[in-house]
Amino acid sequence: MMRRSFAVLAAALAFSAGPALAQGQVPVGAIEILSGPNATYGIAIRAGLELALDEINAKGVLGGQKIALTVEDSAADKDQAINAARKLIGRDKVIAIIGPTLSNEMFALGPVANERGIPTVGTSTTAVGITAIGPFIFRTSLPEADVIPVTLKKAMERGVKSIALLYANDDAFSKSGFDVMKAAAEKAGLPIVAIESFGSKDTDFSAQLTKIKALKPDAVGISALVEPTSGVLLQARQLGFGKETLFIGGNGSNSPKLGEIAGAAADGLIVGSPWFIGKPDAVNQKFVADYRKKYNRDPDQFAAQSYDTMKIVAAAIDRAGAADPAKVRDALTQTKFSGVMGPFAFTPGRDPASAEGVVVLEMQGGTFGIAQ
Ligand code: 1QQ
Repeated sequence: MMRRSFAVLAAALAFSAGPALAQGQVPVGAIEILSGPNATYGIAIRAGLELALDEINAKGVLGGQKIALTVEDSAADKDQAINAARKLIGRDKVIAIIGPTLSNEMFALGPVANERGIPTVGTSTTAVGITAIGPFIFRTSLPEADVIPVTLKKAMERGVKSIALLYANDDAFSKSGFDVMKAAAEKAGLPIVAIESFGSKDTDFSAQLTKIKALKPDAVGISALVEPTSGVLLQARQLGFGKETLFIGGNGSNSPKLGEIAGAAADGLIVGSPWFIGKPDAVNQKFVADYRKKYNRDPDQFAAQSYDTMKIVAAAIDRAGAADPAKVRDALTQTKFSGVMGPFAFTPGRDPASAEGVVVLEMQGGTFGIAQ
């Protein structure tokens, strides 16, 4: 009996005070891929978040409170991602979640976070339909639907007159990116000579590539995460695809990991991107320098997006005036921010308002430069 009343008392105290206020900290969660083949994305995202947090916590939010960021590993697994959301919401009482890394994961955990009324901001989720999950779901990443048409335009300016499409059929982003490539090619009047698919864990793409090679398309569009995209490129070179074929990637290939895995096989691939390391503005130059100093490596697009997002969330907490999830959600909708990605606001549907900053990058010798 005593034990029980103690538990009730403890619960009542925890409920009334709240761990955030008790410790003078504001709990925020992030769910990212920190292990397994896609960890390259999540590790970059975490690095961007933590760099921004250094700056934010130097001053604090809500009159000097520090943001306590808990980053959970989803390992790219939907169930693990849902469990991470439950843990962050139930155990850590987070007032906002950043992430998850993949659209595949967002479609799984987004409904849980939305139902619990926790604002959740994807920094790298680019599939169609992410923010339609519900009013608490936001994203700062440009949807593929905004980026792919720009990439295809560049390809056509270079004289591409036909394309084959190749995609992973077991991942929400990869499938959505393919749908977008297909629609964009049709809209641009670019003939699609073949459509082939594979599983994200496949290592043999020779049947699909052999078929495509026989049709001699000017370009091959690949919608997949970085590991399978690298595998496709390596095998394509073995099968004799050369410079006459332009490889076009989606958001999954906009990672330095592509060059690390595929090496010279990735040379010439083009991909649209909302950010470029060489952006000359002072905010970006400072970000790149600070990132190099803290981590001893270059930031990528994923780090840039998460760096801005951490600041967007912190500013929303300040504007909300309280560590309150519903108020933070409302404050997020009013975002007017300028960061390394450029000016940023949300549409009424909680997507990025502007796609003006898209640049087309080309992989050469392991790094991305501006595509000519
Ligand atoms: C998505 C993506 C991935 C490439 C993020 C790593 O764009 O899952 O939406």
